[in-house]
Amino acid sequence: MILTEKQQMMRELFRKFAETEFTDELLDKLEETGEFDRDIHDKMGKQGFLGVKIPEKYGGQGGDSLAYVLMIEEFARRSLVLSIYANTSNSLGAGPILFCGTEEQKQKYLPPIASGEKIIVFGLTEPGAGSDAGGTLTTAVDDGDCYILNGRKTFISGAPFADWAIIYAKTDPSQRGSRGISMFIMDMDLPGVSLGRNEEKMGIKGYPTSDIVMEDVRVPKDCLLGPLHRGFSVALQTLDGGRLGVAAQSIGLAQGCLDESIRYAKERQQFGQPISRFQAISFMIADMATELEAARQLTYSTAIMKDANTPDASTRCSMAKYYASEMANRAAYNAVQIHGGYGYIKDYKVERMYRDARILPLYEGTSQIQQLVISGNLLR
Ligand code: COS
Repeated sequence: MILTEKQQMMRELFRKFAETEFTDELLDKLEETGEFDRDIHDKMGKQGFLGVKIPEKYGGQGGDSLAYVLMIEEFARRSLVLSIYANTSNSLGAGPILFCGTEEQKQKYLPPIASGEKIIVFGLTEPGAGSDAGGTLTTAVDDGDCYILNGRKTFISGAPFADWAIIYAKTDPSQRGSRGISMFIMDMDLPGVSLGRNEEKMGIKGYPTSDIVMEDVRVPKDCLLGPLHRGFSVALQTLDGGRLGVAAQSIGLAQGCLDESIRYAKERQQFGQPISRFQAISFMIADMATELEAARQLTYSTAIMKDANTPDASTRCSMAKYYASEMANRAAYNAVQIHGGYGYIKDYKVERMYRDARILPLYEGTSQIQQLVISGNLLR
């Protein structure tokens, strides 16, 4: 696929921002402290990146899914964790509000999300409802002017510093499985909301993750998002877009691995010549580049099909996520292998990329869940 001139310019803009702003010092600081960096987040907001996919009338840039993919790819090429900063607002955060929010809700929530003034997170997963996301145990009970929420959401990226969370809760226990679930926009400052501990993660350090605990939280009725008892299909619809975003992160990270591998292979001398001259190394690089390009084309075309709402768009989002995230892990493995012992040392970027890559086939649905979605749609 050949990008238009406008798309190439956008790519250039995203790349330049990442290369200029995602400095080695910042990346090291994120690794060392594990803390959220509000400054870089706010800079992304000022540039309009946090609302790339949010319509202009709600303060965003009104970009399409391909523009969003190009941004996430370029950010992840330099830093996976910083691509997450720009991802949540555009994807899992704003998605459900865009899909089924009332006009009032869109006007209230979307502009501050797009500007970065407010941060919203996605609360679906629970300790006992991971892959089986429809098995949610959190409850929301109608109490006149509000719903009373009780439960625990787990592994919620961004929870420690979020202003709002989209919470999925069972509103009709008589309905079985994933039915009878509703969505709420919960203010994180409400009485009864608390956080679990900050999780110590293998990678993507610098974007804290914790549980959200809800004990008799009174959420006003106007915070119900979308139709009562019918929230789960909106979660899956939102995750389609999220999975496309993870595919974009995967190709960005893999490109970073390839860049580092080519540079190192040309520099590193063994047996009296650069290791790039050995087929054992050069063939690994050929494989990385070929698989990466296949994943990139799948991801770009999926972005276009998603916007065109083709019947197979959802299947393709799962395919892109599945293939690209597994490919990124092979790329990270090969990058460390090409670096040899140095690849195992923190001074080299591929050490971090290798750890970061491991999240890609896990979050927003494991590879096995993607296989389930793809095969389920084909064999229905
Ligand atoms: N878009 C819109 N609606 C969808 C949809 C999609 N892509 N996929 C399914 N639906 C609808 C179905 O039509 C069904 O609607 P009805 O209740 O009206 O029949 C409803 O959503 C439930 O679908 P389904 O029966 O397929 O749900 P299951 O409970 O069987 O779950 C899996 C299916 C396992 C695929 C789903 O739970 C899943 O994706 N799990 C992984 C969750 C995940 O990614 N977690 C990551 C954490 S969030 S960062």
